[in-house]
Amino acid sequence: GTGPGPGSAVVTRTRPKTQRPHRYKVLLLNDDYTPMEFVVHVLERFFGLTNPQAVEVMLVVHRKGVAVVGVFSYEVAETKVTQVMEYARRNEHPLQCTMEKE
Ligand code: TYC
Repeated sequence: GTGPGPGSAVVTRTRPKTQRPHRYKVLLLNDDYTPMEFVVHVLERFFGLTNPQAVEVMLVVHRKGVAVVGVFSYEVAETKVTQVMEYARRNEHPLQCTMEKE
């Protein structure tokens, strides 16, 4: 045969798999009490949406019950959820915001 005989060398180098950061969806949930204008304001203030974008996303949540409002690293997603929940509570609205792994 012509294959590698005894003493032939095979060099193997490790190439660690580069890990992509996990991404997290931030979700906004519908409820019956939070004013539509407040939700629009939240989407503009914390997610940088334009007014037309914010109105569109708010209406999706209103009609469907939930919508993804952004996808972020764990740390940024967690910060957004905390900011929205604190802001809603401070304004005495029951608006709920949560996150899930993509
Ligand atoms: N359903 C609310 C209303 O009719 C509006 C609303 C939209 C509330 C989106 C929460 O995430 C929400 N006033």
